[in-house]
Amino acid sequence: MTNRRTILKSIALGAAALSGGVRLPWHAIAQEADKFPNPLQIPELLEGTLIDGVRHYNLSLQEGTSQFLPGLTTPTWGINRNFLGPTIRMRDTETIRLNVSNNLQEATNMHWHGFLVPAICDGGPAQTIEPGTTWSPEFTLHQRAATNWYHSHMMHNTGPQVYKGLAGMMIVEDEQSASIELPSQYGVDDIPLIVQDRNFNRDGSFRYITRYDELVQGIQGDTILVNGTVWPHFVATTQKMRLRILNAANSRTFTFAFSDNRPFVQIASDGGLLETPFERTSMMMAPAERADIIVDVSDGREVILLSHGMVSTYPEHPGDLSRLLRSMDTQSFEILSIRPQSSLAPSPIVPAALSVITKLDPSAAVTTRRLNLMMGHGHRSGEDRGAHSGLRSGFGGGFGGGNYSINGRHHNLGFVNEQVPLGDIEIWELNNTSPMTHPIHIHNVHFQILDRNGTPPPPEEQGLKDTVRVRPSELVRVLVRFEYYTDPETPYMYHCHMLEHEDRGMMGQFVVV
Ligand SMILES: [Cu+2]
Repeated sequence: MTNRRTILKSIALGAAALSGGVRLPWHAIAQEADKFPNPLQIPELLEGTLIDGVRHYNLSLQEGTSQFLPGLTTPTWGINRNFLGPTIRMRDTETIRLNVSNNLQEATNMHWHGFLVPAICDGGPAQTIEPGTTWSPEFTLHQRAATNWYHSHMMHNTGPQVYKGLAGMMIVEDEQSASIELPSQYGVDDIPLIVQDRNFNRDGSFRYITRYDELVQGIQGDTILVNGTVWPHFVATTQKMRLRILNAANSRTFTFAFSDNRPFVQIASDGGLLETPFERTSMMMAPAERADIIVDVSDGREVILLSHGMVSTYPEHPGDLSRLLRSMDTQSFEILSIRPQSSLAPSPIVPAALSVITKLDPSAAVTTRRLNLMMGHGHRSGEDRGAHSGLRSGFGGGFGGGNYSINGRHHNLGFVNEQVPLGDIEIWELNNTSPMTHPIHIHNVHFQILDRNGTPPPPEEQGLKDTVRVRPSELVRVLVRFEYYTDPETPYMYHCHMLEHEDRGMMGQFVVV
């Protein structure tokens, strides 16, 4: 209930927040005095059932309702629950089977992001699961210990379906991770943080794209959900915690830091444990990127995980494009309050060596492929690519009509863009000719970042990655090798992980042969 006292407190909080660059959404006025009143939800851990040597996981995709805002109900989708899904945990070398039952009213699918799998198990846009049916991919893990995730990858419909809730975390352990001591008690000192931004309508429902700029930029919400919790707090019971941070936003890039600017230690990125930990005070993460960090709260003081708004470097010029691009990711947020209890259990010292990463030799690369990341400029830029081009740029409507392409070609299920021989070391050049940053994800591989415009990557990008930010006018070279499966018929995807860009064509297909 909103009363005069609450409103006054909220206005005071709002004013304090505004001075720090945080803009509050419309519903924040109804908040109670405790700005982070809601205990952080921890998704249930799904460890599967061993049947004849195969670990089975049952996932039911279903509709439900969630309560995010006081007194309002939000229709949502989830996996075994109302919003998002359980955290699926597994171990390298096991054979797993994921029974995905679609109990929704429409077709969907499920992609295992960060997994090296046979193409028919990948859950790409051609692999739909019709309502009332179950899809059961089975594969043997060749995985490093890592924080991965699963989400809808539905053709032209990934953005809306993930926004409704079709996503969850996957944790892989391996021999290396079992041999070192890190905080590892799930939900106690090993904490999943699935960070997303959402907009709400006045009736409590999610507001997806309703404006043209949201079509072009990708949707950016004014309200943060962490594991589906608004304004969450977490009570720390240990001196240190491992936070497994997943940027599961559709299109927003976050720059995480703590309210007192305390340093933290990054131990893992997309491809799992780094070779050595390193200390930092802020961390930029685009959609689909993961980072595991160790934060020390032994001082006993409440600390807030923040996201700092970016200062846009896009030049100011007349017209809407400049205004749109200059506004992207500029908003700051308070994400999560961490509240240490009065007595804290001791935590292990972060090991100086975390893992061994077998590096590929760039001089052994036999092929170089260039992927030009393009906004549809209103030119028919696919025309020089031959007869089997599928949809092309040139829809018009201002800056490309919100259409995106790679090498001038929109994603086309009937067209295989690249054929990649199994086992070859290749250099893929991700060349951004558009005016905005695109996080590029390549399926079925963990790649090494060679350089950005010739400059070697910073420490957080020296581990293995499956998603990499490519800034405007940047050429990022990555070293790839596909090691396990061939299938000339079934493609894997590479695409921008801003889901609205992916849905509008910034995706290509490759087969491993
Ligand atoms: Cu993009």
